[in-house]
Amino acid sequence: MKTRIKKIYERIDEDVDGILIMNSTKPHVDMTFFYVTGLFHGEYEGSAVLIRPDGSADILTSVLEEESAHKSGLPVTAIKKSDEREGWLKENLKDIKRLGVNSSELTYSAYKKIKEFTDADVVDVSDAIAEARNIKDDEEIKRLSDAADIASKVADKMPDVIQEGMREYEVAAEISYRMKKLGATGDAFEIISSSGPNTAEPHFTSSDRKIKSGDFVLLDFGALYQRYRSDITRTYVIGEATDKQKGMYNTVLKAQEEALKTIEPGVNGKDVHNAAAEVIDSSEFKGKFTHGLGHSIGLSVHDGSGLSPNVDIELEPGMVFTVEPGVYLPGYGGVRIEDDIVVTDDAYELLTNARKTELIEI
Ligand SMILES: [Mn+2]
Repeated sequence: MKTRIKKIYERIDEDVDGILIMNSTKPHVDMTFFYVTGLFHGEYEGSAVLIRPDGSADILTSVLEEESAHKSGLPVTAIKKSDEREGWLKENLKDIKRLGVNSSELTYSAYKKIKEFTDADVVDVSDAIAEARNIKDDEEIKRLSDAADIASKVADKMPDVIQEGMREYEVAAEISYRMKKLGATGDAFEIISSSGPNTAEPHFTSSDRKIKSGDFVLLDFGALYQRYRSDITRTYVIGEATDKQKGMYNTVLKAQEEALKTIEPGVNGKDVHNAAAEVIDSSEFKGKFTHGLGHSIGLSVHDGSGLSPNVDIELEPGMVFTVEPGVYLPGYGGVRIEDDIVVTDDAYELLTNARKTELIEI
């Protein structure tokens, strides 16, 4: 993982002679720990990794994770008691003059611990970490693509599984079960399984509502696979679709197609968003696309960047984003279509590939 460590240092302007990634208890475990160690088994609560400009690294962990940590091929110190942790910090930080930390993930209590054991200037290198993590290497793209395959297979299966009368949470459970049967270690995030008017709330999650004829059913989920995540959304209709429902679906589909056409290195993420927004805003659903078009995805489901009017980012090969336009009519329902893409040298490649070319009637 030397290359990844160097990739972070290349993006730091000032002199930093060590970066300490320090985990607290879940959910305050910094995914950067897994980025620089390449590990994917284990929890690593309370663990730390010190990375240096030459690409070397040292892991501090508990005996619970000692075996797993050795798979990284890096030097590992496994401790039984917390005072041994303090000894490790003292010893490893003693020659460091400027120490980098990841302010977007480091808890304040971990920060105080660091300050206690070093006289080094502590500097925030979170931007460099986010930028490095934003450009995925081949191994990461492989894992993202496998995570996307699992989600796509389940998405294609769901129209056969959903039935009138099922509750939203039952559908969510089916999705989760099916992804795990295909090798996922978990859900990439809390599944959104909404129906009827609930589909108008973009981040609804799920309820005990029973699915009825005439409903939209919106499923937004992803697989967690070897620490990497996918994120897909498909919207179906129960029974025969009305013209209005078809109109919403086709507008969103068109918005996604137009956005995808703009993706290539050098393009600003805002313009990708705008391409989708223009389609929706020139339709009868003007103003009903209420969120950003997409977010970067990787070890975290929101991996630090996005395709949005608020984010200024120039696309580069290896960046992975969701592309997820939607139209939401409060009290009525919503449609969203989401796929994951990787930016390539000349355009993009789709990672998810579930059916979507017309509104599926269940
Ligand atoms: Mn998403």
